[in-house]
Formats: sequence, structure tokens, C-alpha cells
Amino acid sequence: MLTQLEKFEQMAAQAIRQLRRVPSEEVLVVHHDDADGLCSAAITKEALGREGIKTKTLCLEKVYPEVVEDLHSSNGKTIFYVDIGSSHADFISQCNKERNLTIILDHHDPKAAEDPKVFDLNLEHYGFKGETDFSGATCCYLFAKALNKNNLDLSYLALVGSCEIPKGFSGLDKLVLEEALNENVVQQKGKGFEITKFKTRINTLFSKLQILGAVGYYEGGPEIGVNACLKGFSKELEEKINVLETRRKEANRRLLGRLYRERLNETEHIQWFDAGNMYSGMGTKVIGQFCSFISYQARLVKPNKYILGFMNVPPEIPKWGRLSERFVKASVRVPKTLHPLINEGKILGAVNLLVEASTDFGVADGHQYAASVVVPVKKKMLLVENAEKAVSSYLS
Ligand SMILES: [Mn+2]
Repeated sequence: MLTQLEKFEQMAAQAIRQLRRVPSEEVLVVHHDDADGLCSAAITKEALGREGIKTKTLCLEKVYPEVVEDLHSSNGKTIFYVDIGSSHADFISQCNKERNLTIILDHHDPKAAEDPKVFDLNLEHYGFKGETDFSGATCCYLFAKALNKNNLDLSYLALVGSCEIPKGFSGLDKLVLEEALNENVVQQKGKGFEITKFKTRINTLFSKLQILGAVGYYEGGPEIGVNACLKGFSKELEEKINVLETRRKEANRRLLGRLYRERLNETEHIQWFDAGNMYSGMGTKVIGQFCSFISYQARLVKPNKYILGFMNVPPEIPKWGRLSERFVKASVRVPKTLHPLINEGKILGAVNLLVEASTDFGVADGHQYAASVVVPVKKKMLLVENAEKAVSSYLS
């Protein structure tokens, strides 16, 4: 009998046969904007490059339906989705209509891919858990090894991506760590691990990539980060990261001051605010990070209400084009005191709350305590109303 991992390898081999058969001039690698997404793109780009396959990268903060429709509208392409895509594999399949070889390497909760040309190699399909056992980058690394067994040197990037998993390296990541130590790709350094070729800690690389992808989203941060994953960080790049981080902190400070003065708006179960353009120029991930931060500010937020923050989404997606509509991003965070109630199923989890509140007009994803959604600007108040209704009706 095959182990689950062998089943994954078999499916990967099938996708790889197609990949080698289809003479696509250039492969598009669509990836997420956080450190895991950047590591995922770096592994995939490098592994394909070593096979003589040219790649282009496109970093998306969210799976915008019109972007997916556009990417799949013509024939003869090969498209990878890394650390993104599984949760929308059904929609991607619908748009693809058997046109393009599409390979998804992700760890978010998957939907069924119904197109024979769409391969979702998410290891959740093979019994592993994307919350604890592997990251998007781990999935990409296992694919890279299936592509060519000489790709073991890329293991450090799987570990960097997996730093987003709070539990530490367990499940598949534990195996990857052993492999990386055996090959001397990483070395134990105190409690952590150092990437041998860069003399940089895994955690340090992770933090830098988080800033480049999120804060630097609109100024080439993702692509710079993907390259730095493979080549390391120059002095200039360190400087750029510091500038980005300072700018974010300044915006956080201004918004925090404003919220202490004006306080948050409230419904019965939700406390919310709108940052408008206060983060202009920065990627929309920053609003979620700010919501997390204030969830610990006992003098500002109520411990028993969901926190919801809005910011405006700039209309231009770098390397793709202009969105046809104006959007806002909404992030939800659940204060710590409410976590047990979610675990016991007594109140709605964050992602369920947003999925329900934005049915028909939003793209929501996330987890039980943290989630986000992008909705058209004109649906902002409707989202707040729907969210309140969703929470209330779940309670009754
Ligand atoms: Mn991830």
C-alpha cells in the first residue's frame, strides 16, 4: 500500500509529465504576499529554472475573480498557484475550462478542482493539516523534489515559509528540517536554525520577507523578496526594509491615536473602524496586523466583541492592471477572551463570520480567530450589518 506521501508524489509525477509535455514558453507563478508566499514562489521559480523553464511571477493579496478570469481566458499557458489558490480551486477550474495546465501548491483549506487540467497538490488532500503540518512553501519544496531530486538545497525556504505556523516544525516540516540539517543546508544555532549559505537565521529571513511582501506590495517588494530568498540580502535592501517598517509604524501610530480619540464604532457584537487611506502605498495585509495589535489594547477595545477594521484597496494590481471596481479590505480579529467560545462552537469563528457576511459580493478567507475579505466600497456598511446579523442569528 502506498503511504499518503507516496500518493502525493504519484499525483505530482502526473502533473510533471504534463508540464514537460506542454511546450509553454513561460510559466506564470501566482503567489501570495506573505513570507510563506514569497518562499513558495522562490522555490518554484528556482526549481523550474533549473529545468530550463522560464517563469514570471505575479503576487496577489487575494484571489480577485476578475484576475483569475483574465489569467485563464486564453489557451496554452501553464499557471502555478503557490501558497494561494486551493480555497478557490473550484472557481479556478470553472474559469480554466480545460484550457491551461494549472498546478496548485498550497496549504489553505481546499475546494474541489473539477477540471482535469487543474492539479491541486495541496497535502490536505493526502491527510496532512495545513494549519500545523506544512506550509505553502513546504508543498512547493516537495513538488520541487518530485521535479528533481537534486533540489534538496531549497529546503531552507520551506522552513522559512513554515515560520508562519505557530506550533513550530511538526508533521511534514519535521521531516524537512531533518533533511535540511542532514544536508547542512541549515544548522542549529542556539534555539533556532541558521541558513548555512547566508549565515542568517530562519526567523530573521521570515520577518524581512513579511515586511517586503506586505508593506512593500505596491513598490516591487514581492519580487525583490523572491530574489532575496535565493540570493540573500544586500545592504541597500536591508535599508529599504527599515524604511518600509518605519513607514508602517508611523501609520500605525497615527491610526492608534485617532482611535483613542474617536473610539471604535459599535454594534451589539462588533467593534469596527475605517482606516480609509491612512495606509496608502502599503499592501492591505497591514490592516490585519494592526487589528491583531489592538486586540491586546485593553483600554481601546472591548474584550467581548469581534474587531473589524477597513482600509481602502488601491485599484492597481502590480504587474496585472487596474481592477474594474473600487474595493475595501476588511480584517477581523477575535479578542483572546472569545477564543474558548469559538472552540466550543458557541460563537461564530472569524472566517465563517466573513464568509456569511459577504456571500455574493466578497472573497473571504482565513482562520477561526483571524480572517479577511475584500468587498466593493459600496458594500462596506452592508458588510457590517450582515456581520452583526450573522453573529446574532448564530447565538439564537
Ligand atoms: Mn501560507
